[in-house]
Amino acid sequence: MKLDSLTLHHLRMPLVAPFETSFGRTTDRECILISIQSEGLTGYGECVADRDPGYSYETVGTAWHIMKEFIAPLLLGRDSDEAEHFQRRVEHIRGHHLAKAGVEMALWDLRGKLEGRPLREMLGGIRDRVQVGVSVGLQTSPEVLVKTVEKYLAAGYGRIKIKIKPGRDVGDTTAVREAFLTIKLQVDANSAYSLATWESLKPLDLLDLLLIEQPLNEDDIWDHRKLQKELRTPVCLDESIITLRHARYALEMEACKIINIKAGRVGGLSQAVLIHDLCRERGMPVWCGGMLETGVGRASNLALASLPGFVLPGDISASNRYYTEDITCERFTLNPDSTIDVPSGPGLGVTIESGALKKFTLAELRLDAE
Ligand code: OSB
Ligand code: MG
Repeated sequence: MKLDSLTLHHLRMPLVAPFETSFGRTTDRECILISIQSEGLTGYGECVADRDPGYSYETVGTAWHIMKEFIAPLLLGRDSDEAEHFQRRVEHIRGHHLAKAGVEMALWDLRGKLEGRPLREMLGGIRDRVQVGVSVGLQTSPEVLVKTVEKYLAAGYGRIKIKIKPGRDVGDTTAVREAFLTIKLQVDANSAYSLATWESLKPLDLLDLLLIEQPLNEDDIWDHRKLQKELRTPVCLDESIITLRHARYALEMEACKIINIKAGRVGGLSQAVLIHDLCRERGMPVWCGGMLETGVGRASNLALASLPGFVLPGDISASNRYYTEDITCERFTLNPDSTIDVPSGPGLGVTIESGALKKFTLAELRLDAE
């Protein structure tokens, strides 16, 4: 599989509703769509870096730079069929996992199309539909939050995650728990606390939560261990798990009881599968996180979440929870049992709606093999 060209599309897509976390508020999501061409076929990947370095140090700007200057030259005009080859090829580029993962996804899609195999099969998935939930951003008040959650429950979501931050934690979560006594509920702090401030979270331990996601900083695996010792509620790590090694550290330190896997954060689907395998072997439950993906990244998340170790509902909601208009012809819908079907077509199993792609593209760069 010789790569003829690689094209970057900087996208900006309006969200159906603003999404607010402890690190900021998004009304229009930005990302980079990568397309690669080989043997007359096109593979697509989504780089989930955002406009701002809030969730990760990477941004659309840094990812564009890394892909254009460092990753594309390693691939163009050369054979590159296996994800493992790709990882070895980009090994000397330190960090920049979101950039690497976006390109790796395009390679998986292309290879799946060449071989006529769906991504879920290539990754070792065992399900054709996966359990999903919805991630609800910070709202203007606990009352508005309860109304928003009610709307998602009515739409059929069987698991709710709410975002918290200092001053908007116990009150918000208690309001939701009191309004809906038996729902599956979890919270995500996106690193907003430290060992000095975490005690304000103690009352959450009485609210029967599935998990508390990433209360402390990205590089605080050791402090998460201390926190987990103080809480009955499982701590779940998101931002902290950026490589297979970090997953092992968390396991060995008993820093958490659950891991959220995002292919972007760990540098690609191949790395996500390795982390899944390790967690499965050691009895650590995992679930698939989300980054407000377009239909391209959503298809990838669904395929990943079909692996056997993904035993908790993923942050993979229906397309209409995010976008009125998406860049894929396919739209993902919620089944009555709070599942979404995993695409079964070759590769990611989605097709690009070129009109929508054009409409949401702010900048485009095509790089050709010499
Ligand atoms: O921490 O899980 C997170 C979105 C952007 C950045 C970080 C996170 C999120 C979400 C949204 O929670 C999950 C989704 O895509 O629905
Ligand atoms: Mg998170």
